Amino acid sequence: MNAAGKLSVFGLALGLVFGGGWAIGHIAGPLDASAESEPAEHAELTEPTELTEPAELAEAAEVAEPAGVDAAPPGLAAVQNGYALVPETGQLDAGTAGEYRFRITDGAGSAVTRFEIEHDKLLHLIVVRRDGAHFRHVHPELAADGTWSVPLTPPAAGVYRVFADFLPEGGPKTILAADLQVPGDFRPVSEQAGEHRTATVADYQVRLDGNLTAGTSSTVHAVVTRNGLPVTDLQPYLDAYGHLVALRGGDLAYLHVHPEGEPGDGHTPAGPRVTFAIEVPTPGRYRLYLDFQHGDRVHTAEFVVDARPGASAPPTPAGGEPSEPSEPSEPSEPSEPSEPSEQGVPGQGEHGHGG
Ligand SMILES: [Cu+2]
Repeated sequence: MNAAGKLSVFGLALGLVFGGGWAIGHIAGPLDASAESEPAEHAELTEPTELTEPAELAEAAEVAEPAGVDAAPPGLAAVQNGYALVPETGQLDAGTAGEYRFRITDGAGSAVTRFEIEHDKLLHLIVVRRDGAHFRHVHPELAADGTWSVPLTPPAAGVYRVFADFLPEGGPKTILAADLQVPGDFRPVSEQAGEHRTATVADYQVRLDGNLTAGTSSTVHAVVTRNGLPVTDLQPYLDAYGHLVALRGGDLAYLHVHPEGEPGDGHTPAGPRVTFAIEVPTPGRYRLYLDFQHGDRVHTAEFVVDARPGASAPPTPAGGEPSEPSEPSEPSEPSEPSEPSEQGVPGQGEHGHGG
């Protein structure tokens, strides 16, 4: 394996070593060390699961050390891991049904056509205005020539960020992002004064408990109630009771987390509480978006959480293990409800009205 290909593997291994990998949502991705690598080199990459050989991990951590914790997190670049996000659509009109089209290309500029299914889909596309408003999570269709397309109706003017979240066949987990322009009268949502822990969407109130500590796996719980009653029959949405996307304030670095436990595993309850282990790279503000399904509809609850510096001792409610579900130390009072957003019926394009 040549140097470029090897660095990619090291990047992958780094994720496994320092963050437990994608499963717990480590946001620090590999350096873009293999941007010029040839497609053939992707084929050389071993499966991530094969990287758990202790010797390989040790070697990888050692060699890749200079990249370390300062490696750019995912979601900031259109080119990473040797793959590029190439939008065919650069602009859409607000309030008008349109279509977003793009390709994922490899180091040789050829469209990638083979992807692994993750959470029931070949690719997950997150579209959110850069001020954090109007979050959408949609699933484009892949044409034989490698062109992806999805119906999209931007609800309002502004610059949107589009994140493509995918696992190319023979390549590493990759998140690429590009901007989408929506011309018109842009009215950004005002900056939140503080944290925003309670969201109201349709009949649901969702509370987010637990604290985020930078550089540490932190446990947060989403608690879903409907008209004041706990919801205990959440439906699996894309193989999970919830999907949590975190975007870092200021630059929209991207983190996608799945809950602890799976539907049907015999011990994970279908609500009201969904538990996530999440590791944010730096202190400061994050916007969190929780997708959950109930009553055959997918809803998105939005939160604003300030992550604490990692240097101070992580707050462990009641002295418990940080990773263990426990009662929150700071139950937040319902404050201003966030603007509701609905993503409509799953599998039907998922265009809710405004977020
Ligand atoms: Cu998805």
